[in-house]
Amino acid sequence: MSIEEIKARFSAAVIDSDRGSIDSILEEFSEQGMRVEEIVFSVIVPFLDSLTEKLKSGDITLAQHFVASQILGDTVEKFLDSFEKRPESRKTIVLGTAFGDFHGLGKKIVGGYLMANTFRVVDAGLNVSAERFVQLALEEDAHIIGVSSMMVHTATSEEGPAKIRRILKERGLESSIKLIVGGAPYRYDEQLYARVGADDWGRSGIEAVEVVKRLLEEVS
Ligand code: B12
Repeated sequence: MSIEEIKARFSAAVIDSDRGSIDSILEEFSEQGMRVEEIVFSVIVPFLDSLTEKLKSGDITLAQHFVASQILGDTVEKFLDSFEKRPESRKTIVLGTAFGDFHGLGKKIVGGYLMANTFRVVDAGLNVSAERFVQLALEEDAHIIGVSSMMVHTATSEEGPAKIRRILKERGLESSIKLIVGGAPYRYDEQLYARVGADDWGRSGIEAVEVVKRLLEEVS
């Protein structure tokens, strides 16, 4: 069977959330001589990225996007042990929803994308206080704090990202910990991220990965 045919079966299995078949299909790539690194960067990551477009065009549902991001994030996490060289840039991101916000779906999808791109993700959960975000970032040696808000008032609240910024400033942590945000309010007002004190923002899992990569180059 050709690599293209295996890719097609892999895509179908992920869309069907068929975890059982995914592992055996991934083994077929290895049997064809592909290294795990190649499977991750030339099969899994491009496929996951293609799902963002498929969601927009209505070819897949939000539930399928969500489950796929979780399955593929977990798969890459397992594969990392088999990398010939573990990724040097295995940096940590603390990801949670803003204080007062219980909308966790977007955060989970972003976490799946980051994990699939070999980042370590510490899930801080829902309704996370600013103090908790910073404390976790320090405990986990994270260089990025990611805050998800689905509501305007949790994005703009003085207890939300703005407070994380204040704490980072007061404690002299601004050069070592970067703050990113995402969620619906930032899509409607593209300058909002700056007003709440974030270093940057992303509109999707793909953009989250791009923004994280770029900001990690700035941390000291
Ligand atoms: C599902 C949902 C719920 C569920 C949440 C379930 C869960 N476990 O997540 C439940 C039923 C609990 C809920 C409750 C409420 N909800 Co609600 N909810 C929604 C709904 C329908 C979908 C949200 C969603 O999951 N979107 C899908 C995800 C995947 O999108 P996303 O979060 O934007 O994530 C993507 C990007 O934004 C980005 N991203 C997300 N986070 C991050 C983070 C970073 C760092 C980066 C880089 C990128 C990034 O990447 C993601 C993947 O592509 C929206 C309406 C809508 N259609 O959007 C209302 C909505 C968000 N809810 C709303 C409201 C008002 C409420 C309630 C207050 C209702 C009530 N009266 O009780 C409560 C609030 C509870 C609370 N305190 O949080 C309003 C908010 C209005 C506003 N402008 O502020 C909305 C817009 C509905 C509306 N039109 O009124 N809700």
